[in-house]
This record gives sequence, structure tokens and C-alpha cells, in this order.
Amino acid sequence: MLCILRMATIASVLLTPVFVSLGLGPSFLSLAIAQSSESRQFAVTIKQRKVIPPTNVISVTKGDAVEIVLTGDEAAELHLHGYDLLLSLTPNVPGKIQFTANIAGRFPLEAHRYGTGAQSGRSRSDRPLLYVEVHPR
Ligand SMILES: [Cu+2]
Repeated sequence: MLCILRMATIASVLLTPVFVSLGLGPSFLSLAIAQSSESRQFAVTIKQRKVIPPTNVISVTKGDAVEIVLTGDEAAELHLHGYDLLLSLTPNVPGKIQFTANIAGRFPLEAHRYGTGAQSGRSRSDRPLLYVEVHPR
């Protein structure tokens, strides 16, 4: 798969002068660039400390602009590892984790704490809510 991508890159470099000479250059190239890093949006619902419907992985490609909108039925302190992003969630109010996926890898999204005040407590399980996978281009 990597080899195909590499070949595609080489091919596009080799073909560029052809497109330019055909007058297809600038628009063709900017279209290709626009498609190469996508805007990805995900909606995640947390009910009773679980993701509903069960979602284990959010999968994106390196370079993508990622937006994860989370809505929970109780207050929570969320943490996306790797990108080290924190989100304090208020019950039933959508919260957003936004980042450019410039680090490839598999990163857990964890709830470190649930609830507020008297009912607040650390998350019992260390199982992440889900994983964000950033795949190399
Ligand atoms: Cu964490």
C-alpha cells in the first residue's frame, strides 16, 4: 500500500508538467491538495460511562482536520492522549475536541473523572472510551 502511494506521488510529480502544459495545472493541483487533507467530524455520545452505540475506534488519516463532538449524560474530564487534549464535559452540553492529525498512531481517549461535587470520582475502569487512530498517508 505504501508502495502504491509512493508510486502515485511520483506519478503526480512526473505528470505535473503535462497537466500544466494542457492548461489543467493550477485547478487540478489545488483540487488534489484539497482532497489530500480532509475535514473529519465525529459525534460521540456517552451514556452511563459508555460510548453509545459502541465505537472502539475513530479512524483518520494523517493531515486530516479532526473534530470530535462529545455529549455525555454526566460531567466528565476527558483526555486524548498523544495530542494531550483535555475537555471538561458538562452534562448534555456538546463539547468539542479539535486538532490537526499530524501525529500518526493509536491514541486512547479516556475519561479521567466523572461527575461533579459530591458524586465526583475517578473513572473506575482504565479502559479508554475509544481510540483515535491516525493512519499514515
Ligand atoms: Cu489521560
